[in-house]
Formats: sequence, structure tokens, C-alpha cells
Amino acid sequence: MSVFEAFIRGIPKAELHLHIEGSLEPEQMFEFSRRNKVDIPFRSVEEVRGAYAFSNLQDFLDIYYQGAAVLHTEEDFRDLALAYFARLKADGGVHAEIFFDPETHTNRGLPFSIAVDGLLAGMKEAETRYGITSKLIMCFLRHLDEASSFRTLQAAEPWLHRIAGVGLDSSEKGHPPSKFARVFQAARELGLKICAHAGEEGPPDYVHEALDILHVDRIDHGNRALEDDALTRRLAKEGMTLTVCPLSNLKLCVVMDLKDHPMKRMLNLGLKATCSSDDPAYFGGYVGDNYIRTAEAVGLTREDIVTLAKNSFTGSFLDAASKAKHDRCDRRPRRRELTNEGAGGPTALKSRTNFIGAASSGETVVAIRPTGTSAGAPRSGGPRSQMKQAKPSHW
Ligand code: ES4
Ligand code: ZN
Repeated sequence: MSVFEAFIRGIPKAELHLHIEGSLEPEQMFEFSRRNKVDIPFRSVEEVRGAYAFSNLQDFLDIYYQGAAVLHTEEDFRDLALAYFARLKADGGVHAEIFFDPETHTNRGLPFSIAVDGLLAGMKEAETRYGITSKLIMCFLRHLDEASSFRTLQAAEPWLHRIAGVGLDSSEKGHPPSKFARVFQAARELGLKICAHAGEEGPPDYVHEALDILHVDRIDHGNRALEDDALTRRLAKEGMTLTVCPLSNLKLCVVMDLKDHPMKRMLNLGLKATCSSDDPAYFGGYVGDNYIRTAEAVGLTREDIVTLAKNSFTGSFLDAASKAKHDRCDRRPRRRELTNEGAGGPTALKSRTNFIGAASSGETVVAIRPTGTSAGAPRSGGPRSQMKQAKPSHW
């Protein structure tokens, strides 16, 4: 491992764009299919991986929904989440805000509680085991109708104190944010944070709609906003966080070569970009790989890496005190890392150990021990404590 790679993997970071169903590795697909006696149309892990060749988002989604069908029990969702958090830990992750797609599961007959309770159990265990804090974001599938999203919001009511926000995902083209204006308004009235996939495959207009109609707190992807200069300037001026996913963009042919990825351009334009993995089991890499491969491809500097890591906290849904704690982290590389740029071998590995070990030894570069809000802790006060009164008329 090179020194630069060790620096990237060691820097404390949050992952803000991760579909937990997209962390289902082929090995787990077989394990859960055996456990639940569900047939899958593959005979080996290699065959599954061989099927992961996509020309666009829809190609991927067809296989992704099929994969998610092996998840049946709370234990499956808990195990899935825990396996993801273990990988995040290895990549220097200290916080994650994870998406799940309730309709993917309720539409095949699972009660709403199975996915949400299983995931919350995994999130709680990850905090105990790995010190990783997390938040849960419930996504509406945009290829379904508005009524389905309202049913989902209603089904989520008993869990809303443990759900940080709502998102919008699935097939983008032909399903603009405006289709979900009313359900997002209802979610906002309930005090939920708002994000939406926009400008992944869809036009810049969808990013405008996400801002002006859904009133998003974050844009997921946002790549195609760069086609509109005024929109780009607006996103930069408003400090809107974009959760950018380079290996996803490559695998889904949003970019044809990682060298063409706009991450560097986004940072140079002053956009508040972050780096995430989206569906790592399908796209060939977790968050660390996304940072490293993008850095290599487009020439991200250490300063860019620090900016991405900082943006991942400032753009998170953590409260101000937790953000401040993460912000106090000193991310300066140690002298040896500066002088050994690009070098690999034993020195690099030693350097990584020092970086991570710095938390307890008080050295210059500190790996944060997070103390943020517990994933499962119920909240008091705030708009959602008046949830019942605030229930929207569409329910
Ligand atoms: C997704 Cl990459 C991507 N885009 C839109 N929706 C999704 N759901 C899971 N992965
Ligand atoms: Zn996504």
C-alpha cells in the first residue's frame, strides 16, 4: 500500500451515499438464499460477478432488485448492515448515513418492520463494536407512484424518531422530483431531512426541481448539474452538498473513463462534493476504493482528500456539536507521509499504523473516536414529537 493510499484509508470520513441493499456481496447472496431457501438464478459467485456488466442505471436496477429478494428476516438485514460497517471501519469510516428502499421489501410481502428493525439493530451493534455512528434514510422508489410513497411514509410512522430523512432513488429518467412534491412536503413537515438522487442520468432540470420543489438538504450525485453554469454557480453559492459516487458513475456509464470523472472539476468550482460508494458490492469498490481510484485517475491532492473528508462531515445530518467534534480533528499528514509521497512497501504500512494509532497516542494526525448521536436513540422535542398533529392530509 502506498503512503498516499494509507493516508486516504486512514483519514476519518463519513459515507453519505450508500444503499445498504447495494452492499450485498455475492457470497452473502448465496448465504441468505440458502438460509431462507430462496432460489437465485446463479450457480456460483463468479457467475454473479460476471452478470455485473451494466450499460446504464436500469440494467443495474433490474439485477439489484433481484438480489435484494434474498433478504427475508431481521437477522439478514442486521447481518448485512454489520458486514458493511466492518468494511467501512477498514476504510477509516467513522459515520455513515445509509439508504434503504422499504418498497423493495414491502412489495414482495415483507412487513415494513423487518428491514427497519434489522437495520437499526445492525447500526446499534456497529456503534458498540466499531464506534461508528450512523443514520438511516428511507428512500422512495421513483418508478412507483405517489400513492406508494405516501403508504410508505405512513407505514414508517412508528419509526420516524429513528429515521433521519427521506430520499428519492431508482430509475431517474421520466420520473422527475416534481412527481413526489407532496410526499416530500409531508416529510418536511414531519421534520425529516430531505435528499434526492438528481442529475445522475436525469437532466439539470431535475436538480432544479430537487432544490426548488423538494427543498433538498443534499443532492445525491448531481453530476449533470455541471451542464448548466448558472445552476453550478448556485450550488456552489448555497454550499449544497453533492454526494458523488465515482465508481458507480463508471460502472453505470455516466462517465466512460474514470479519468473523465468531474470530481476534481467539482472541487475546483467550489462545489461541496463528497465521495461515496453508492452500491459497493455491484460497482467494484467501497468508500476507500472510491477515494483512491478517483485520486489516481483525476489527480486529487492531499488537500482535495482533506476537503472531501471534511465535506463528508459538514454535509452530514449530524447535529452541530457532533460536526464540531469531527471538525476539530487535525487531518494534516505527518512529516513522513509528506516526504514519502507515492512510496509503497513497509514504510508506508508503518505510516498507516501511526496514523490510525494516533488517536490514543496524541500524535499530530488524529483518528476520531466518534461520540455522536446513537443510531437507535429516540429523540425528544423537535417537529417529530408533534408528528401525530402534523400528519399530512394526503394520508
Ligand atoms: C441506485 Cl446508483 C442508483 N441510482 C438510483 N437509485 C439507486 N438505488 C440503488 N442504487
Ligand atoms: Zn444512489
